[in-house]
Amino acid sequence: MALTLITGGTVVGPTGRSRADVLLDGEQVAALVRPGDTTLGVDLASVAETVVDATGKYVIPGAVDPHTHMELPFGGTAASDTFETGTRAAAWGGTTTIVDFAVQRTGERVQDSLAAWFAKAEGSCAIDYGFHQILGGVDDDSLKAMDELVTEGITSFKLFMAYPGVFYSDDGQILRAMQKAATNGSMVMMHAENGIAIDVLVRQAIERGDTAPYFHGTTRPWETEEEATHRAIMLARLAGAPLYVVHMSAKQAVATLARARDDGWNVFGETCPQYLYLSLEEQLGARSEEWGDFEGAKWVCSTPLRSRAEGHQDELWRYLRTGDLSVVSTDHCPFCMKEQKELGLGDFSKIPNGIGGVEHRLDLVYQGVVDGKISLERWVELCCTTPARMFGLGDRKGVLTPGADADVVVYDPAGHTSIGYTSGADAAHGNRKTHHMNMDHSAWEGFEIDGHVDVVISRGKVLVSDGEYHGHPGHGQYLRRSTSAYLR
Ligand code: DUC
Ligand code: ZN
Ligand code: ZN
Repeated sequence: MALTLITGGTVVGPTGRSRADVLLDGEQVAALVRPGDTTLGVDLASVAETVVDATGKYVIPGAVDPHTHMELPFGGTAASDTFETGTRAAAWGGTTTIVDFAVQRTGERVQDSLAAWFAKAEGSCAIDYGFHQILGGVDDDSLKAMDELVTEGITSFKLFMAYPGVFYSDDGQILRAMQKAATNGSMVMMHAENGIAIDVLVRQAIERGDTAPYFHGTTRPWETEEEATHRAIMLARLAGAPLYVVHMSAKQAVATLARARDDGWNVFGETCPQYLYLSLEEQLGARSEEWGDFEGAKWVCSTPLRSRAEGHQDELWRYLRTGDLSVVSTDHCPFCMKEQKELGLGDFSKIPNGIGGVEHRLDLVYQGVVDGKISLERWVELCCTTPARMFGLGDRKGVLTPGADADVVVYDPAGHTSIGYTSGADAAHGNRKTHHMNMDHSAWEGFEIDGHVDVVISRGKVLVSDGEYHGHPGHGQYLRRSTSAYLR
């Protein structure tokens, strides 16, 4: 098997950092070696087929994004990244594994919906991928299907307390699915927003003429997130099941989660970069020549962005530090402005919900290290190790230990990453597109990151180096997942 040696770097994991060379043997990590170590009697650099110089850089496990929606059908359209374009963009940003969501809609067989998602992904992905299953219709058949899917490596199920008539489950359905999860060892992932109350607020806003994108956020106030989070925790407790609350944005909801954790309950929370950095006020102020105040549609997602004046963003960083939030995912769900977001011109409730960010998570969370909000080790833990362990991939992904998959990122702390779509001098010559996601804009335009993803390796194959892409569709393999390492 081909040997790859990554030399001169600082290897960073969730428990610490050390100077070490990393030897990859084919698709697996073979060893971490002290620099200059001669006890093996071999000059590794001379026998390795590929040598990557990581001097002055961090060497970390390939990042794991446990929450993406490639090609998700939503609001009469579909997320604009295919598995091909979305996983290529992920690779550019140092993410070497995604866990996407297969979607069962009411009336559909779970197994049929899963087969459709396998068909979309197979042969298309640049990086490894697994699936969670969205249950849009909990009934006897789908409960039975949960058992079957767990044996096929789909060990987590997302339910929605929002989107009545689309993905919504009522409390009885949620309780039944949680009871099933308690028996088969799977993890229930919850979209925790009170969708029934939100629909009333949305209708009232539209009737008042409050139709601009900003009102998406004001009609999904923090109370609707906190109430649903509390209810989900109580239902999980009744069922004796663990719970993972996705895309948390309201500090009050995380406080409720943190209290349950303090009481010893097996509940976990995830947030996303958009909730750490962006705010409702910025969405309110967003204007452009092209779109007027509809510019704010770029940041319509659910849960919504929260008020900076209320301090949600700082609190979320604090909860990342304390461990009450366990994971940063992207909830990557990209829609173009043209023909997609613009479906909601004149009625924010018709704007497809979602932000694209699969390419930027590692950089954006790294900026939190530079800004002193989290440690270097916590960065790796939040973006790589915990997502892998949370979703049954911990043996292979999120760590650099012998036998793990040879998924590696060389990250340059002295590098720089400008995220733009159009900017500065280049704007005069047309759009300056700095991302690889299939989007006609970027929710992250103007962000400057004090670091850079230099080299990305997936199962021993170099996907990105020297600013060039070497990957191809079909390199990525399906990952049959075990149950979560965080079950009790
Ligand atoms: N939230 C989004 O923003 N998009 C897709 C689904 C979701 O829950
Ligand atoms: Zn959701
Ligand atoms: Zn989502």
